[in-house]
Amino acid sequence: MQAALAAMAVHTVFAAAAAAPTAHYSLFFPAVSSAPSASFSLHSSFSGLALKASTRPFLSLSAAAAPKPLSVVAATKKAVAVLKGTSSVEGVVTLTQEDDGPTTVKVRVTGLTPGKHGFHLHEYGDTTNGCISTGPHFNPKGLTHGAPEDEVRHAGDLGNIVANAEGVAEVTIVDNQIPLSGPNSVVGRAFVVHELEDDLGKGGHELSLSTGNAGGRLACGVLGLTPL
Ligand SMILES: [Cu+2]
Ligand SMILES: [Zn+2]
Repeated sequence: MQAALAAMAVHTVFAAAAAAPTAHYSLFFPAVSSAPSASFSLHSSFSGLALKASTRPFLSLSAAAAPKPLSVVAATKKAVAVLKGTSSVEGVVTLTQEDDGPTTVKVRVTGLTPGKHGFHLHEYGDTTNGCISTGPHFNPKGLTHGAPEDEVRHAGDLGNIVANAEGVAEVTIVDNQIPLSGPNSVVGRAFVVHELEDDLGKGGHELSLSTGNAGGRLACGVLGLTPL
């Protein structure tokens, strides 16, 4: 078990080295697999050599003894926001993302009037003055408001959620512009559910290209990390 863990650590080192532009040692694999040492010691010695690979590439010959798949451990991230406001509207939004893949957003909001309600990620995780202090739609690319499927949209534009006759909206959204890590991470920003339908930028109103003319902010919540 300890050997396996050590081997995993070595793989991490190798993966990091392989990602560096100077790493071309995969071209030099000779047949050293008949080496008598246990695989653990081979891995161990490789780990030390890998650190010098850029200056002494031939040393990476022992890379041939390493198991070939250099898999990177999948990293799943999960975040949650609890939506509240001054009305009876409330809800929970849960986001999950694997590696750099799309983010899955599970939404459940209650207390709505039946029909469509604009649903966005706003720029700030600040609710000191209620939902108004969450600022505008999250828009790292500086584009105009649009539909989730549009090329030109705010990253935070998630369209509308639809409440049923009981005022409950339950939706799953999959989106590529709201990652949970990296420079455009949405962790720490806020979800807002609106009074009115988002016209997705196509309503011809003066607010269509900034907010979708979705009206007041019924409830909002700051997105934070949560255990998987
Ligand atoms: Cu909004
Ligand atoms: Zn927008």
